[in-house]
Amino acid sequence: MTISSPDSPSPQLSQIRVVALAGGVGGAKLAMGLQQILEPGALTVIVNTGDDFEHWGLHICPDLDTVLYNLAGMNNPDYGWGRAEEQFHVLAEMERFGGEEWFRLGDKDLALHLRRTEWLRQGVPLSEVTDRLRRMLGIPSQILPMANEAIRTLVHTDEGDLPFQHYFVRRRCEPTLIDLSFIGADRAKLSPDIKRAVDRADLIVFCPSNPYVSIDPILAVPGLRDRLRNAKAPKIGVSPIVSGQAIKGPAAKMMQELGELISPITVVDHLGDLLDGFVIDRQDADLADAVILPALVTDTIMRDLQSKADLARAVVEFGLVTQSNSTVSPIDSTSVN
Ligand code: FO1
Repeated sequence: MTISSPDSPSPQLSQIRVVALAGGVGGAKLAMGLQQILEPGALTVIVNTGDDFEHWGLHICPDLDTVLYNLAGMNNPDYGWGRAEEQFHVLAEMERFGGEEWFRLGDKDLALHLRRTEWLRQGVPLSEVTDRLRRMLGIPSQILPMANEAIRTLVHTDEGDLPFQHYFVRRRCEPTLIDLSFIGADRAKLSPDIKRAVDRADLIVFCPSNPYVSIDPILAVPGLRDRLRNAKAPKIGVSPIVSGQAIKGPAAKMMQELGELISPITVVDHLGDLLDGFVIDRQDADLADAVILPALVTDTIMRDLQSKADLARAVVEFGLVTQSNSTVSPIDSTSVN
């Protein structure tokens, strides 16, 4: 898929390799922007699998699928997850037969879950399953689940412990968040593909995904946090909080319940020494000085393909400037603090 842009890609842009860490919809949107502006194959997306669960006897990987469908241009434009032009005949029949109906699996989407589950039952690792799916969908970017081993996000709430999708979809994030655990993370292994991608990257991007339930599970994979910290590439975060609200999802509600300020600064503090620069929205321009790192102020709301590509280009160019300025001279731009 291409976008209409008056500019041809700069030589720098066409040569660099980018690793993006992503959770659900916000992460998938920026990943799509990055895929549009980079050379085919130059993007690797490391995706949260803490949201995965068993439903109707099938292995569901919501964030992997959100990234797959977005990078294939097949995502539902209204929800961001699931397939475009979807129908729900199977869901309606499941309801008739007393099956669980709170998690809306569409008919087209179902085929992917059936195939994935079939392969996993044959012993194919999740990374290989994901790679088969992305090739069948014609996606040029590499998509890596954060681990092949099961890691499951458990939400500790004032109403007890809830598996992630039961908290997020079934209970619509209503219970008050107390804490989160990533069950099984201690037994997971950092995959050779992730190590290679991080070590070879020219830029690492923390997508505008929920820091607590999208990025933290990825960072819980043993060895990944250190690998990222020690990577030669500059590491740039993009705020999922704009004007005191989460762009999508419960990040703002979670911040409040954890006793934090609902602010991009909270995200910067949370990611700490993993970041070399941070991108905030124009609506939060007054916060740029409070970001203790180099900060880019730009439009971060991604409504269409063009705005995804525009943000991706701004993030990549900012990352390259951040790196060269860390060794050469202070950043000099009206939009970069
Ligand atoms: N999110 C919802 O809020 N309601 C749903 O019924 C729902 C179904 C669904 C089906 C497949 C899929 O891949 C994702 C789906 N999601 C749904 C999104 C998902 O629960 C969350 O967005 C992520 O886990 C958080 O990133």
